[in-house]
Order: sequence, then C-alpha cells, then structure tokens
Amino acid sequence: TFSERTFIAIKPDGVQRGLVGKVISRFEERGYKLVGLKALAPSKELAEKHYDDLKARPFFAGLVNYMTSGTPVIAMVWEGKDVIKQGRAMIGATNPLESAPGTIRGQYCISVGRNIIHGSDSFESAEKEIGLWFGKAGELVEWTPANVDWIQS
Ligand code: DAT
Ligand code: MG
Repeated sequence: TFSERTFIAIKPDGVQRGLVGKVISRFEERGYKLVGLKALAPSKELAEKHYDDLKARPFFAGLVNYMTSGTPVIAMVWEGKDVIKQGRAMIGATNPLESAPGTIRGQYCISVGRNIIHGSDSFESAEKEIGLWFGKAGELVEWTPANVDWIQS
C-alpha cells in the first residue's frame, strides 16, 4: 500500500567499504521516502533478536559477531508503494553469487557472510524489525516530499 514501510540496514562491511551513500541513493532515486535513519553499533542482544529466526543455524554466532563488530550499522526505515518486496528485489539474493547484476548485492559484494545490507522479507518482519531498531517514540518522521505528485499518481 501507499504507506508501507520496510527496515533496511547497511551492515558493518557496507559502512567500512564506504557504500552508505550509494545504497541510500538507490532508494531515494527510485522514489522511496526516508522516514528514519541512525548509526548505531548494535548490542549482542539486539543482533540476536534481529536474527532470532536463524538462531539454530550453524552460522548464527558468526553472523552476530559480524553485526556487533563495533563498526556502526546504518539503520533505516523507507516508505512507499510495495517497498518491502521492491526493497528485497533491489537488494538481490541472500548469496551475492546468486544476486543478479545490478542489484545492490550483485553489484557490491561476493560473500554471503559479507553481503553489506539487510532488508525485511515480509510485512510481519518489517513490523518486528522497525519496532526493534526504532522502538523509541519520535524516531520516525511523517513528512510529505515536495515531489510526491511527480513520483506517484
Ligand atoms: P537475507 O539477509 O537475504 O534476508 P537470511 O535472512 O536468510 O537472508 O539470512 C540472514 C543473514 O545471515 C544473511 O544476510 C547472511 C547470513 N547467512 C544466511 N545464510 C548463510 C549461510 N549459509 N552462511 C553464512 N551466512 C549466512
Ligand atoms: Mg532475512
């Protein structure tokens, strides 16, 4: 729907590699609206809650260590038509070696353990992740872009 929101995060490798602006530009240029953004070094508790559905997987400990390296994660909420599904398509497959060229992962990375970006995979996970990373009141901003009528009708 029009006001659908998704949680997108640039992971520590994306930040270290200077890809923050490029990722933000793709969402901005597509016509999506940024309603929340912050840099934070997530706690182990936050990383574990974020990836709760993967806790039984053999790579879970490594995944949590990577996310809690001390390098910031850039946590964002993007809003707009079909943004959850479209965001996943823009990001590309989980394994960058299977991500189509031109997707974010397909353009910028080659390793599943260093795949630079996260995006919510469903409405339910978007709700959960936005609440987890932007739980405090006032962290998300409702606003109307001046170009809104030129992006959707
Ligand atoms: P996605 O990030 O595309 O939603 P996911 O939710 O299945 O993928 O997994 C979360 C992250 O865990 C993924 O971005 C990278 C890591 N991961 C997934 N599968 C992995 C594997 N087989 N080996 C190492 N890391 C993996
Ligand atoms: Mg996932």
